[in-house]
Amino acid sequence: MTPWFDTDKVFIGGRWEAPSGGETLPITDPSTGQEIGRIARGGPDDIDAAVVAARTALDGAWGKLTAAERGRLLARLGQLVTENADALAEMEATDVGKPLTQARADVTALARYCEFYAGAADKVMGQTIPFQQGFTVYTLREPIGVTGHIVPWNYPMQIIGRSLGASLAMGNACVLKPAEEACLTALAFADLARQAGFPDGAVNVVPGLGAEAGAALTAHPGIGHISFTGSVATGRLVQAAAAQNVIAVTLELGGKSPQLFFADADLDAALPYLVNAGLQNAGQTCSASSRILVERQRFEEVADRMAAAYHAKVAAPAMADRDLGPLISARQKEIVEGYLDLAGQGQRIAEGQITADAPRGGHYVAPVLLAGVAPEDRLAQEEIFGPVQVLIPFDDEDHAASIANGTAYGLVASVWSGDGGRQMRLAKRLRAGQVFLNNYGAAGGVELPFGGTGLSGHGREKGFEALYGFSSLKTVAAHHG
Ligand code: TXE
Repeated sequence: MTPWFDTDKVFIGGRWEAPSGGETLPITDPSTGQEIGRIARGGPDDIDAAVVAARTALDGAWGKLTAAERGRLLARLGQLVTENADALAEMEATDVGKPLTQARADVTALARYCEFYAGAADKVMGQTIPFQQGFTVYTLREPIGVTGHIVPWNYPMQIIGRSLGASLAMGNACVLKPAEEACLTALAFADLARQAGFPDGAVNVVPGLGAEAGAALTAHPGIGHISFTGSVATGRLVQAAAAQNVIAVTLELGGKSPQLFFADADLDAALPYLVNAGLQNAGQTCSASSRILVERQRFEEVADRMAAAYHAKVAAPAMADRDLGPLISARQKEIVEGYLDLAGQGQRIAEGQITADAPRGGHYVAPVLLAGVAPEDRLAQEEIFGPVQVLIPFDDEDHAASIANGTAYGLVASVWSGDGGRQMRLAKRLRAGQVFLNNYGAAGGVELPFGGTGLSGHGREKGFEALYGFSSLKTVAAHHG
């Protein structure tokens, strides 16, 4: 895997440059624990230069484009993503440690985001508002200006697609700070945007540490909006920094998302979702389903079927393309193992395997299915962010809803049931930004607004809703007598 661009540069104003401090950080392959290259350690000066470049683009070539022209550039970018699919997938698999097939799906999603927002760019419209005699009133949706994007390491391509895709379609200029653990596809995205013909400064990418480049971006007075995906702890810092400049933030902070399986549901249809929604990307997914709530009369049956599925799951190097890859880092492995230490022996009802030839330095954790965990237990309350699911029985609909809503998070939930009335009741009652009925995740649907309540954050990404979030609404009231 050799990227076609220099990995140790920042991308500012359409040019690749060494970071101002001249320092670099390692790129580590989670499958082996080995260093495989270097990225730039961008800092406050680089962030400042990127914000200036973005502002210059808004005041210049980028700001002068029509919405249709922005759409065409995004469409071209989507095509380039597809043409480079093999290289991007291999890069993401190696950098994040995710199985190659999952990395390929992420490439497809990135291309699809570009395509969706390409088509949406010239369809963002204002309104005319009936008002008093002698007035004509209408609204304009305008770009905010320079938008900052802080992206985590678990799904770089998908999160870049949903975040920058929407912001660029809306006519903003972007400064992206990818996660220090996985920067490669962010840099590739920058270079593909350059190849697609985006004017200099419309897209800027500054890799670096969260506390340095990330903090500088969130505190920069030239930024008009911050879009952040990551931990609750960092989300709080981002929101506090944004408050100093009184700018809007979109926060997507993960969750403890439940699937509710009722006795009248089809277990054959549900089983792959019950299991895979928890294990995809080794559980390092904001919308991972880490709690499986099962109506008591079918609890043993569901537990047995899920246990059998777990026994067959294998964690292996990303390029071996098995069920799971390693976790992103030694630190993440430590966090997950710390949670597993909380579980008693009888609570670990099934485990998968780690392939025998997995490199010793890789950050592998075999998937673990837990039962006998009380809903208020930490294992059932906190985001573990690893291949761990908790099975919890419930007695009836009220009980299921109260357990489902009984965490501080509220990102995603699903209901498996043949009873249409119950589906509708729970769709209203569940505390989540997305509710799925007899499915989970709707295959990631880029068209579907996504975001959370409670500790899962606020603001919506994806779909048209994201465009509105990246816009500023102006009301024009003309008095003409
Ligand atoms: O997150 P951080 P980490 C959760 C998950 C995981 C935990 C820790 O539970 O175990 O967070 O992961 C940047 N100012 N999620 O430590 O620190 C950082 O450089 C500005 C859920 O990786 O939040 C990176 O780009 N930015 C989540 C990004 O924030 C800062 C995905 C995320 O890192 C910063 C990832 C600062 N002071 C983790 N400090 C999801 N919702 O999917 C760090 N960053």
